[in-house]
Formats: sequence, structure tokens, C-alpha cells
Amino acid sequence: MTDKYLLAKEEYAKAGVDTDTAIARIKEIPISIHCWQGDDVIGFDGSASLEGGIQTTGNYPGRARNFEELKADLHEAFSLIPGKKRLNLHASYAILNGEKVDRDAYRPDHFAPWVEFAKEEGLDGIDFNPTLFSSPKMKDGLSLSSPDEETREFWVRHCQACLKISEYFAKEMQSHCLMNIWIPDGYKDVPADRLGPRLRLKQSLDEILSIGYDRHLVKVAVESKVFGIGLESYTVGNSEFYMNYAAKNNLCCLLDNGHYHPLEYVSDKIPSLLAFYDNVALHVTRGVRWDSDHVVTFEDELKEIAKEIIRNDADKKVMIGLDYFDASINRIAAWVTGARNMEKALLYAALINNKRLKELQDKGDFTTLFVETEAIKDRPYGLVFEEYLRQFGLTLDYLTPIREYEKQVLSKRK
Ligand code: RNT
Ligand code: ZN
Repeated sequence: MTDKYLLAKEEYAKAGVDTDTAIARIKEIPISIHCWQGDDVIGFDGSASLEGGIQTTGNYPGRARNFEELKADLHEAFSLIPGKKRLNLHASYAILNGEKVDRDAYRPDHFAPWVEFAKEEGLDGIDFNPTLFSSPKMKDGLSLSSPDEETREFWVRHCQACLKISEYFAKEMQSHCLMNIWIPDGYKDVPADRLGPRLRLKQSLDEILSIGYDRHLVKVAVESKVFGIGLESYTVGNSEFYMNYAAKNNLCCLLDNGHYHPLEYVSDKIPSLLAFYDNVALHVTRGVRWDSDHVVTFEDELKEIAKEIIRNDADKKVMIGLDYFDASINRIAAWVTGARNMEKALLYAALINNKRLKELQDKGDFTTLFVETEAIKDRPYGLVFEEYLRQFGLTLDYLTPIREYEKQVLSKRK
């Protein structure tokens, strides 16, 4: 313990908050780190360009081009991120070793090297995502909602294969696997039929789930979206569609905070879902004017999201994953900055005397509530975060080791 920390501890004690308890609490909350920040969402199996209405911009040198490089970069990032970590993989990161196999025939053994890596890194678990974009098997930009039966069935089989792979991850890691389904399906212009595609998506999801899976091992989530680039007028899997599908089929909703109207807040949606669901999954990102997937910064909405998790004791109910991809800055710095900010926000929320603030609200003492809420912003949470880092052998400076890695490794990738 440093003197700085002891000073902070005293300050927080005055507000009725025990900083040691807050630190211990945050240590137990895993963050699922997305593999796709390392290579601009390209993967190892599909087309070299990113499709499906999402975009990475920038051409910062050093992109990971294969499993070995991505693994090394993730290792570097993990070494600088404190706390419990999980690995979030996409199916397009299968390790095929030259085998000619389509996405509908992927097997657990194509991911065995990832399991080995996750165990070596001491990760808490692996989460998984079927990849229904950047593929010649998409037809007119559609997958599970395609009117072309062959296309639709291909993607149903892909998701079924992913369920098996998810079960494999859960068994190997002895921790559940969150399998999240997101599809880009939609239309650039006003459609002539809005219901048909949704009924086909519903049928596809029914068919995927019909193969059965162990619900203790695999938690299936569905991720809605409002629009994508080139798909501005209509999205098949919108919020109402998936929320109802999840409720009726006992699945989990995944909220990506880039996937709503800019004046809609995911922080406000979390408690609504907690009133009905055992779990809520998140893709934490930062949309700037659109779903731009900028690196997560320590901004107000991130703090509000963290507060909803912490003050509702939803540490185990809300499954936190990151989802951003910035190719304009050092990709490892992007990973580490976003992940540290997520943890810092959780710690910030755990350093609030939430019980007292709730009481003030219920008593109707909005003046005291307002003044005390403002006072929180001046407390030395940074010093507590520094102590949290120290307990993992880390410091605030993560750029120096990243620059060194850049010099030794990334700059040599030509
Ligand atoms: C796209 C969704 C989706 C993807 C990842 C790569 O808008 O957010 O989650 O970002 O699956
Ligand atoms: Zn997402």
C-alpha cells in the first residue's frame, strides 16, 4: 500500500466507502476481450475485406495477419490489463491449417489451439460468435433472413456448428460460453416487405436452437442493431425483434451501445432487462455519431453502464464484453486502453455509496442527492485505480512497454 492510496482510502472512508472492498469486488468481474481489435475484424478464413455494414478505418502498421501474430499481440495486451479476463472469439478465427472447409462444417478441433492459448494465459473462459459477414456465402447481404433457402440453411448450419464449438469451449475452460448471434441482414432502401425477412430470421433461429445444447454450458445471446453502413433503411434483427425472441425462447439479449439511436442509452436499458432476465450481455463500445466502434474511453455513459451493474448487484448477471476496432492507432494500446477504462468505470461505480444515494432518492431529498452526486466526481478514484493496478504488478504507464513491443515486433511486420 502506498501513501497515496492510504490518503484516498481515508477520503472515501469519510463518504462511507471502503476502498479495499471495492477493489476486491472489481477483481472478480471478468471482461471478455474481443480478439478482433488485433486484426481489424479480418479473421483467418473469409474475404480480406470487412463486409456487413461495419467498418474499420485507418492503416496503422503492425496488424496481426495470422494466428501466431494475433496470439502474441493478445498476450502483450493481456499482460497489461489487470483483472479477470475472458477471450471473445469469432468463428472466422478458426485455425484451418490449409484444410478446405466451409463455415458450416467448422469443428471444435479448429479452435483447439485457442483453448490451449486461453489456458496458458489463465483466462476465465472463452466466448464465441458465429461469423455471418465477410463471406461469399452471404447473398445480397443476407444470411439467416435470406429468401434463398440454400443460403439461409448454410447459415443455420454454421450457427449449429458454433453451438457445438461453444459447448466445447465451456467444457474445456470449465466456465460457460456466451455465444452471441449478430447478423448484418438489412436493406439500403425502404423495403417492400418488413415482416417476411423477420419471419425467416425467426425460423432460422428456431432451427439453430432445435439441435439442442446444454444451457448451463452455453448461453445464447442475440444482438440487435438499428442500422449499418449501406443498410440504412431497415435492419432485420432490430431491438424489438430480438428482445421478444429472447424472452420467448429463454435466451439472453446482448446490448451493444453503438446500436441505438444516439439519444438512447444502454445504461437505462440494463435495469429494464434485469427486471426480466437472469443475464444481460454487453458489447461495450464508443460510437461517434454512428456505430463507429471507437476505443472505449472513460466517459459518462461508460460510468452510467458500470453504475447499473454495480448498484444493482448484477456483477454476475451482466456479462461484459468489449467491441471496438480502431485501425488508426497502435492496436494493443487500443485494447489495453478500452479494457482498463471498463475496469476503471466499474471501480468508480464501486466507490460510490450507492445505498445512501438510493435512500436519498426514495426519501425524495433530491437536493442532497444532487449535491452528493456531484461530490463523487472530485474524489480520488484515480489513486484507488493505481492501487488496483499495483496489486496486479502494473502501473499507469502501459505505453512504454507497448512502444517497446512495437519496436521489437510490430514494426517488423511488413
Ligand atoms: C456489429 C456488431 C458485432 C460486431 C462483431 C465483430 O455492428 O457490433 O458485434 O462488431 O461481431
Ligand atoms: Zn457488437
